[in-house]
Amino acid sequence: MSTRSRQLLDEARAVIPGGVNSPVRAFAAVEGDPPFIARGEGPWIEDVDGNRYLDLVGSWGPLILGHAHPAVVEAVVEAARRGTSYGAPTEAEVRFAEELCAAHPALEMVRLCSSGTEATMHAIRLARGFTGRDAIVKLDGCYHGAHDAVLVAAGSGVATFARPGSPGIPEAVAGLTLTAPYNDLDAVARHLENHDVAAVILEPVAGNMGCVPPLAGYLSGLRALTREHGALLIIDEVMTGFRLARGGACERFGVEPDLVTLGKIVGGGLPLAAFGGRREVMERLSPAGPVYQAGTLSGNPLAVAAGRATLALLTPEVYARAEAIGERLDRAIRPEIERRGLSMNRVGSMFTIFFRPEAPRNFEEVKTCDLEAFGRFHRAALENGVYLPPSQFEAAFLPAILTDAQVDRIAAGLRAAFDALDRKG
Ligand code: KE4
Repeated sequence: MSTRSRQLLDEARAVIPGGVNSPVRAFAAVEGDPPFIARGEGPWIEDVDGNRYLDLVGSWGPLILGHAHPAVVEAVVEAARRGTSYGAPTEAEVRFAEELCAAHPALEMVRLCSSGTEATMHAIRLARGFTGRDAIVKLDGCYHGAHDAVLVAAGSGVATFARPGSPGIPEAVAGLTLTAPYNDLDAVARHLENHDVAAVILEPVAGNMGCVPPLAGYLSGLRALTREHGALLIIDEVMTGFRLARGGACERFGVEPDLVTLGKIVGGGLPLAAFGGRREVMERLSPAGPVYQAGTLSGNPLAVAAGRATLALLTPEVYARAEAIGERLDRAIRPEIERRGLSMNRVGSMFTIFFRPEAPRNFEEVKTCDLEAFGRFHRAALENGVYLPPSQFEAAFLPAILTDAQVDRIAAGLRAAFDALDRKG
């Protein structure tokens, strides 16, 4: 643990709850304390003591093109010279909305906001306003941001409705959310048959319980069930959007939601997210329609500049490279993972190594992982120059700019981390 980071953590804890501005950064689920980062460059990050790591967090997904990409930096600097925020419409927002609608198959119209939390919160309100229904269905292990409707814990046993996932969330609010296991169509069907549901929301490839892909037929099954029962299908692509394809998981898996949420990559590392979908639904949104939604910095010129510069660079060649990188790393480490009685899920350039023998298909299975061993593995990987997400319940992201040598360096660092576990026993 670098000493300057340690000193900064002590100073941070005096003025910021837990010393961080987002809980997962505190490294509570793994060994040791978080290094404080001084800079990033391409696939590398450097902490305040000069330790360098190949970064497989990438700011939790946005940095598919790595840190400080020159084109993105230049676009932000150039926009900033003209002003940082107007609170008024700009041409760049129109062009960006057109580019988003051209890229994502579900988007006929889109509204920009500043975080994934806002995007899913507003998409849920819009679905409730459009259908006139209150109940929503959320799947266990999926994360859709830190707002009351989705910060819920699964109903225990026969309980149908969710319980608050945090103090401060009223039972009455959590009680409007029905939960079901991921990859279990029958559980969702039962909810739709027994309740008037406004929407089903899910991650099309879960990343927030570790990487857990949809089973064959799951997404298309949800699409058919929601249509049959007059509920909207909201696909949360905050993590998968522009990661798994230019048209996200919807393009990769051929599913057509009523609404989709985007974030992370779409802002190029700046605070920008979006929600959109069918014109008929989106035109219910204020000021065109009655469903209210707003944001001072929505469509912020700097974030739009970063998003547009990023999207302009996301070519078919970049996605082909991202797939090749994922496959190269998979070939290099999966034999070692399976030899150790562990497992791995990967979709394209997002993956998770699970400390359990079989690759999990849902949250209950992920929860059987050896979390203590993962915590030691994470620390060993860090000591071998690989910066993995500090939780078994997160996905790692490979930037599409890695060279083969850097992929091989990551594989070597992970193997060294496994060997270190052996030595420590
Ligand atoms: P934000 O409000 O953090 O921008 O987005 C919330 C969100 C919504 N939907 C999905 C699928 C997400 O993955 C997220 C945020 N992801 C986490 C990482 N698993 C952000 C990291 C953090 O909380 O600091």
